[in-house]
Amino acid sequence: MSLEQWGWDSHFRNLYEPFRTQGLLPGRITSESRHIYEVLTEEKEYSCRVSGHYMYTAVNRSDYPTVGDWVLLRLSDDSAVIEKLLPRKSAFSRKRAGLETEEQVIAANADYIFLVFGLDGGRNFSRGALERFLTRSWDSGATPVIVLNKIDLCDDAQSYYIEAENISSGAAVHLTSAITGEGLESLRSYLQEGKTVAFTGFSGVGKSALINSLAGEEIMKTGEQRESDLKGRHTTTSKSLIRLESGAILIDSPGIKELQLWGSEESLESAFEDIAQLSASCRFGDCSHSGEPGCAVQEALSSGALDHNRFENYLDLQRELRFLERKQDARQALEEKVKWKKIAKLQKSLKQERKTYR
Ligand SMILES: Nc1nc2c(ncn2[C@@H]2O[C@H](COP(=O)(O)OP(=O)(O)OP(=O)(O)O)[C@@H](O)[C@H]2O)c(=O)[nH]1
Ligand SMILES: [Mg+2]
Ligand SMILES: [Zn+2]
Repeated sequence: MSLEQWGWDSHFRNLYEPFRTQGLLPGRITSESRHIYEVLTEEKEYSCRVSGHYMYTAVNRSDYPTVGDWVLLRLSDDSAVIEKLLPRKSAFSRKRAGLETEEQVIAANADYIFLVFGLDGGRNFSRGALERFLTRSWDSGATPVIVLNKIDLCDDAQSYYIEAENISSGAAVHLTSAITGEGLESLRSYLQEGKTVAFTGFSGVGKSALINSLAGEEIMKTGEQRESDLKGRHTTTSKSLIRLESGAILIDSPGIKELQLWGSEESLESAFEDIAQLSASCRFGDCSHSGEPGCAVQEALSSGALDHNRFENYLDLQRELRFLERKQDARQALEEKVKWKKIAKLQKSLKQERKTYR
């Protein structure tokens, strides 16, 4: 398959030109998991990591490749490493407040960003959220498109449409249902040959379901509709890129959490890709990087490859995260206690009742 079919164009060809003679091969990242990237090239797909030199020169998290990126590979025998990231045409990212360097790129080189909301009540649509998503999209360099999904569950879709249009500042608004198929035709005008469309939004709003409906087959796993709180669990856990028959390229991504960006150890790990990558070479799997022998993190600190401040930052966030987790555990324990108290009370009153009937 030709790279053009995956979005390679004159823009990237020009960026690649100086490296052509260095034996580097261009490819596009289709998925990433635990620092292993799937990279599609002209002839085949490679699973690879970034090179040592790449790690050494990467400063921020956003310097690491993500789904949608074009990278340059160095091949040896049958394996490959990522040597270089080609500058992005667009980058949709989220930033942790006050931490400019911890920008996390959710989708790279998208032409359109579909901002998906669910009109199924709850917090799946709000003015504030739409505004924030829009700001990020205009910053990204891609064109935002607002998709108000699940209209089959909403009596009042038209008023949401008007509200969204009022704050859209020029972005198109579409009403859809991934289940009934209503409104999907209006999205097809964006699905052009060689164009990349990234889907983003909260968890459970129907990003993967929309992709499946547009593809006409079950490509992405979708979650269960939860009636009770309408919050949605994270069903899609990693980003991935697929190509439709129309020639359009779609990026699915895990739902963005509005609060508590640092929800898990995993998110901390992916925020500090470099430290996570180093940890993989520590002698002990559970190395705490505080003086164990064969610690790759300590080694990088003393050679200067890893910045001391950055490592301090990492430790701070890890402490903060553990604190949040403990707090959550404590709350769960309390809820459990209250529940059992209620049950005991109920049993007692049932016993009393039986006594009075006797
Ligand atoms: N009624 C109705 N249900 C929908 C619609 N779109 C999606 N759903 C359901 O909503 C649930 C969540 O959909 P997903 O596609 O998994 O949501 P997602 O945005 O990919 O969620 P994450 O992967 O967690 O970020 C699934 O049970 C879907 O079947 C819709 O238009 N109408
Ligand atoms: Mg999904
Ligand atoms: Zn270590």
